[in-house]
Parts: sequence; C-alpha cells; structure tokens
Amino acid sequence: MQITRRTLLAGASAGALTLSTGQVLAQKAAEFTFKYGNNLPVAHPMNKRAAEMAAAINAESKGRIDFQVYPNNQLGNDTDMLSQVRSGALDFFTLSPLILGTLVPAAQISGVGFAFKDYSQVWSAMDGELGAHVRKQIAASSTLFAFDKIWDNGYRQITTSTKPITNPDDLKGLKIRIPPSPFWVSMFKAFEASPLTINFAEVYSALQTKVADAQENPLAIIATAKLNEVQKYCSVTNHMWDGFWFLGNKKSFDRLPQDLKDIVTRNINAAGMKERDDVKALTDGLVAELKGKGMAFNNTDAELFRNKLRAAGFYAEWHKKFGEEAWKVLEKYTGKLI
Ligand code: X2X
Repeated sequence: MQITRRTLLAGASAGALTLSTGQVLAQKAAEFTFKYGNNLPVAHPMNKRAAEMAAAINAESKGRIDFQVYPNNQLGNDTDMLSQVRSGALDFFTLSPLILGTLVPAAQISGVGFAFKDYSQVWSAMDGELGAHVRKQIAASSTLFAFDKIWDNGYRQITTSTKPITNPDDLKGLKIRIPPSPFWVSMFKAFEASPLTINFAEVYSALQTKVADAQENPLAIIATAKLNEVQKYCSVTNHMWDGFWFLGNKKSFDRLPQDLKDIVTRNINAAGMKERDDVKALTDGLVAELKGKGMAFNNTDAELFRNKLRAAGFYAEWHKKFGEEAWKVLEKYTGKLI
C-alpha cells in the first residue's frame, strides 16, 4: 500500500496520472499547481463536475493555475488523503463530515440519524446556520477550511449479501462495513450491529471476500461503485443524509492572489450546486435500474429504527457531545429530535 502510494505520488508529480485538465495549457508552466483528491469512482457525478470545474479554473486563470483532479482514491484512501491535505501534500479534498469527525468532532452534527426529513431541510440547514457553524469549527480547529457549498452524497441505505433488513432486530450482530468515523461506530453499536471500520477504497473487496456482509451508502454510490455486484439486498432505510465538504488547505489556498481565489471559489461552489442536481436526477432512476440488475429492494418504517436509537440513548449522548447551542441550531431546521 505504502509503496503503491509513493509510486502514485511520484507519477503524479511527473504529470503522468493527471486527468487531462491541464493539457491544453501544458506549453506554459502554471504558477500554481493544485492537487484535488477524492474517493469516488470516475462515473460518479462528483467527478464529472470536478473535471469540468478544473478545466474552467485553468481556463479562467489563463493558465496561471493548473488544477488537477485525482479521483477514485488514486492518492490513497480517505484516511491517507485527510493526512495529506492537513499537511499540504494535497491541496483540496472532498470528505464526509462524519469522517472529518476524526479531526473536527463538531462536523459530525449533520449526520444525526433520521434528522433531515427531506432535501429542503438538508440544503436550508447546510447552506444556512448549521453549515456555517460547522465551517467555523473546521477553520478554527484545523489547517483546513471548507468552501460554502457542501456537495451531495445522499441519503444512506443498507445493502447486504445475506438478508433484507426490515426492522432494527435484523441489524443485531450484522457484520456491516462503516466508514472510519466515531459517529458511525456509535450509531451502529446503538443498533447492536457488529460494525467494521473500513475505508471506501477497500469496500468492494471487503464485501466480495465476505470480510463484511453488509454496508450502507446512497444509491448513487452503490450504482457507480457497482456494489450491486457483491450485494443482493437493498433496504431503503434513509437512516442518515451525508455530504462532502470541499476542503482546502489554508496555506496552499492563501498562496493565491485575490482574483485567483475568487475564480477557484466561484467554480468550486458552482460545481457543487450542479453535482447536487446530478445526484438527485441519477438517484431518481436507480431503484429501477438496480432492480433490473438483480438487487432486491424493500422499504422500512423509519420510526422503528429511530425508536431503537432513542432507547439506546444515542440522541441523548450526541446532544450532550455537540452541546446545547449546536443542537438547537440543528433542531431549528429539523424540528425537535428527542
Ligand atoms: O465511505 C463511504 O461509504 C462514502 C463513499 O459514502 C463516504 O465517503 C462517506
């Protein structure tokens, strides 16, 4: 793994692995070279919009910036990329607020189980006071900052290779893969599952080799990462909404003069807004498409799962951890949660 990553990084600095975004301007060396890494397949809307965005930044800066996109964990898994972006080895990175929770615990508040009833609540909160609160914590407690518009991951659903999940008891003892985040561990322990923390880079093979029998992710990821090839059942739980903060290393970004900062900021936020629409449009057709590929779907009663979390003291615990003030901001958008 280590060797692979070094090899990749060496290749990357020689320009060997970059998407072709910088090629048009290759004759003239850019003043600012930026690396942006993410964990999603090239087929996911995130990478389509990221490629467009990089090309726009390079063109609008008239070649002064060379913004390079490294999709699909090419630079390492999320844990690796988080440490790279913290040190400045990577300049930009998109990360779930919950995985960011390993560094900035307050960021996890947007993942509270069954909090947002629909996307209008999600975007009001994340583009409003809740998002502002989290971005402030990120900037105050790390070498990172987050751009204003969070990108969409989606509402998460549970897939398994063994059985449909119809009520909370079905989760008891289930070997379910979850991303590396204290919040996810706590939630699936509250469900009495046996959660395994595994980076997304290793999820397909963990499911294929049955290290894990289950995982949870939005439909757009299940489809673009082809998890349906190694999972049979998809239980629509909508147990949490998840996004991707577009993170930047403060020092790298501060190297830019204001006019170039404006170009980068405007294009990143605009691409995020388009990605939100793309994920929604893609998701709308995916139950039918995945059924066509052999997945068995079932719906669930959210109240049963929410009651289980309540009874386990999950809401009370995280209310206390996030604090009264932040919790009030969340409930301003979601209504009373406990
Ligand atoms: O790791 C995952 O499951 C993913 C792709 O959804 C995140 O980035 C949180």
